[in-house]
Amino acid sequence: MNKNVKRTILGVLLPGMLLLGACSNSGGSSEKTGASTGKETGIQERTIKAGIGNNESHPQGQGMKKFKELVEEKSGGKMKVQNFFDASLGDDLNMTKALQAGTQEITNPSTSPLVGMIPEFGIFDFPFVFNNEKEADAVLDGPVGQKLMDKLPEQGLVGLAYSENGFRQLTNSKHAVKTAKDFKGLKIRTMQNEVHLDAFQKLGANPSPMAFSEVFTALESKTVDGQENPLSTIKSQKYNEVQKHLSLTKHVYTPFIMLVSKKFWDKLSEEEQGILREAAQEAGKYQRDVSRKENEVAIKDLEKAGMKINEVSDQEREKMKKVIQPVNDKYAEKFGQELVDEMMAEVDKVRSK
Ligand code: KDG
Repeated sequence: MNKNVKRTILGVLLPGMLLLGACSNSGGSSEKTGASTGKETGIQERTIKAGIGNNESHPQGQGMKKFKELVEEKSGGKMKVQNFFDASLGDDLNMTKALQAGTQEITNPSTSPLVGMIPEFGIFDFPFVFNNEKEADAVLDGPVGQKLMDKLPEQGLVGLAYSENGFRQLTNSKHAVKTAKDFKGLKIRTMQNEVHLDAFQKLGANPSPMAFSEVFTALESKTVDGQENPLSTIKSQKYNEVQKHLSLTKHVYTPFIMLVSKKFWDKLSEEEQGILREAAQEAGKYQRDVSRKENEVAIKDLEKAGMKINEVSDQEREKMKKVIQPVNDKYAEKFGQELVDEMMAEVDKVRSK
């Protein structure tokens, strides 16, 4: 069966079945019922549904398997994580809404689709802000990353840890993109994120926002000419089958964030909360390492698979950065210049080392 048909069926049927299941056993986690004292004590038997958009082999999938292993180990097997891959519970946005509703316990989206709920996450979507993973890690694991986490509970969410989607690269079926002018007229799929939309428009492309699970079909049917994602995603989604050119633009660094439903979180004992937080942070570090190693392998595999790969020089990236600077300035005002300045100060600290 075509993988996209399978995804569609899973994406429609499975969430409904789980929703029914969730409603019938008090919020989706199979916790032992007892005298309801509100806050549980100790560690209860629980089943935790965790959904992601990527498949099991992708670094995001490997990170979730590590998270499952750690939670079950730290809880003596009482807290069981049920991983759902390949957007089988829906895309990032609808899984995040399921957490807010309490029908799913955990998801691990990119921060980009969260901008509709918490605009400030959009500072990670500014093109050409980070030059390397060290700079990204310093911002995510520092005060700026924490300030954004602190905005989650008012949205019914709890943030446990950041991990890595990674530096995004451009693929398309038309031509190599070496300079800012080469974006002109390209129909590019983007995430549902206003900063990405504006930035690609500024570069002269025609951006088309859509959910992650729709991208392969859109490329295959030529509804769009191209898309942009980290190398590990381009490889695991087999975009090379429907895209000829891979241009190493490295234009945005996207984080993943491990989110928990606050409705579920507030029922946990402090011990159980500590287990989830610790496991998420350890798995996040592990996943970043896996992601960085996989990107080195992916670029070789994509070349072997026949993609025409071109570098984009630092000079040309600087020119692209100048073209989109008005977009970054516009959103810095919207998200808070102080927060953006704090982020850039963290970046400068790493650069000056
Ligand atoms: O859950 C996986 C998605 O968050 C991620 O891969 C999405 O980068 C993404 C995209 O392009 O939608």
